[in-house]
Amino acid sequence: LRIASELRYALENNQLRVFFQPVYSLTKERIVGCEALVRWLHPERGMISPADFIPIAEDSGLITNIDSWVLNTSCQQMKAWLDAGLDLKFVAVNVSSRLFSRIDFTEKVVEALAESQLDPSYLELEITESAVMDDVERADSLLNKLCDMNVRLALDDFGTGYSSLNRLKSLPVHKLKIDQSFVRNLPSDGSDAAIVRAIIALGFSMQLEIQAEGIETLEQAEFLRQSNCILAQGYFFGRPMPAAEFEQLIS
Ligand code: G
Ligand code: G
Ligand code: MN
Ligand code: NA
Repeated sequence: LRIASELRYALENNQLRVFFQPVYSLTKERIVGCEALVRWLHPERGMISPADFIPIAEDSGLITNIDSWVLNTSCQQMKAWLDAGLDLKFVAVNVSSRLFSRIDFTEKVVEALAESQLDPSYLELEITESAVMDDVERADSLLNKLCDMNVRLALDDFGTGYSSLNRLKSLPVHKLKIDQSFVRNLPSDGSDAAIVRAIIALGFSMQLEIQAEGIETLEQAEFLRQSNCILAQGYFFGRPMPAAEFEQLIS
């Protein structure tokens, strides 16, 4: 409870930061986008990972405020980068199940886009499998609405949740993000190699973009390139970093 109120204070007093992790195109051989990842710059305890405070934020309901703040900040940053002439295709923002299930979720997206003046096609929303399994009809109508607005949609941590291929068939998303657990032991683990190749093939035949996560080595990057995976994200290409650092990296 104490941490929850500290977190509320942090949000209201400018202690949260948005870091950006590069997304690399293996075919274009350059950075084409980024994922926004929140950090808590605690005055005494230093940088706190979202892995440690997102669960607390979810329990207390504060997660929707944090996600909205990250969404607004990311849209504004992306707009500034595009205005400065940076050649980026998208900024991806994580959407918690809590935010996704809110009745005013699309309004928050519309607001963030209107306030930032960012063209919606540069915003990618990362949705989890659990969020789209809860109330299938509502999820589909919501995602279709966002699609119609030209917002991009990605299914995060693909392969780890409860969604089925049957669900995927009708799901209005543009991208699947292969979870890092399948990438970690590439290329030596035969099962992981088979799963990753199968997801890439599935993406190709369903006309979905595929982005692999958690690439840490050249060997993993090479395996993915040879398997015709187009997009890659991981420490090998760059860690999540402050906006100024990301800007330096690409210009
Ligand atoms: O950035 P990182 O390395 O430590 O993130 C840990 C977890 O926190 C990941 O599951 C990531 O998806 C989640 N996360 C990071 N930033 C956000 C955010 O802005 N909103 C939500 N809902 N989750 C986030
Ligand atoms: O749940 P989500 O996929 O949004 O979370 C992404 C998380 O993965 C963040 O915590 C981010 O910092 C972390 N991450 C990004 N690249 C790598 C990587 O190459 N290796 C590891 N171990 N974690 C990574
Ligand atoms: Mn994510
Ligand atoms: Na992920």
